[in-house]
Amino acid sequence: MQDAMQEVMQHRLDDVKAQVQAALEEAMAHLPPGEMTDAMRYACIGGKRVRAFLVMESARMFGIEDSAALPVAAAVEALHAYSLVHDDLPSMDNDDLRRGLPTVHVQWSEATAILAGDALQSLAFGLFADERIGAAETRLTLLQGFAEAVGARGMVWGQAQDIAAETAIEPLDIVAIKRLQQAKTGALIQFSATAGAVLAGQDPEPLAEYARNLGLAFQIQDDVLDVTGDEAETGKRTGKDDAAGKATFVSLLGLEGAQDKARKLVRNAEAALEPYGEAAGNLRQLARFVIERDA
Ligand code: GRG
Repeated sequence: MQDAMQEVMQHRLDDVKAQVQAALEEAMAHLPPGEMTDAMRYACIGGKRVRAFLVMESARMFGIEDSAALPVAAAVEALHAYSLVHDDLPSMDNDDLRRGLPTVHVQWSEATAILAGDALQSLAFGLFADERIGAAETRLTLLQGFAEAVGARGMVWGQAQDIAAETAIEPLDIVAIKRLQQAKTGALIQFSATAGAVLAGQDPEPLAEYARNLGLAFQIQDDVLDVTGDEAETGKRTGKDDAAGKATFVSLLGLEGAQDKARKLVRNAEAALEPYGEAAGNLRQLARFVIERDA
């Protein structure tokens, strides 16, 4: 039974991946040729597409057509791609590999990576103007939530805190690290999961509660994989945070403590979906996938 449900989710995830890739390609189809455009397209290849899946599935759950949710899903993935390109820069995380390929600044240059990231961000915001999403008021509500999630009180604030933590004398405590992660990765995940409710004009709170638990579980699992995953063994995952003496969930809670915490958060995420019954099957499976994933 569990396997069959996982198969259903995997099928939907593959479908979302294909739709989002096509939507991103369409959005970038008429850009001027050159390095920056090449870098934008390159940065949008691959990825688990967890955030797009959250948009598309939360929308489907309320009977919203894929065509209405798709520009939002593409916007979320374009924004996420920009954040990864900038996060990988030498002045930030200084990573050479992303999604199994050389990072944008390694493949081209730092200037191209900065500009491609900037342009992906603008492209993401522009996608909210797409009339297929629905009424102008709905698009504005989504746009406002998106700006809040990724800006100076959301993702960018979280990134700034993370960078500041590298030179702080005292490592962050568990409360501070949760707040940082909620902003840095949780806010966009929460925006994505609640998008369906906003599209349908429904109360987003149960999905927000699901996403808060899921986002934290996702981040904890990321820290766990830094020390246990196949990629940790082959050196593809650097576990840089821990190595730099920065607090991680594993350093604060221990490996088993972190794994227990992630499992508990996934149970909470599943409980938050109860109001939606069977319709939330794929979102429930996604929560399980977050702690079962190995990359
Ligand atoms: C540069 C303003 C700015 C923000 C960067 C999202 C972010 C903020 C940094 C990512 C740093 C990082 C590697 C965090 C660990 C967890 C995480 C969000 C990983 C990347 O997301 P996935 O696993 O990536 O969804 P894919 O490749 O599957 O899309």
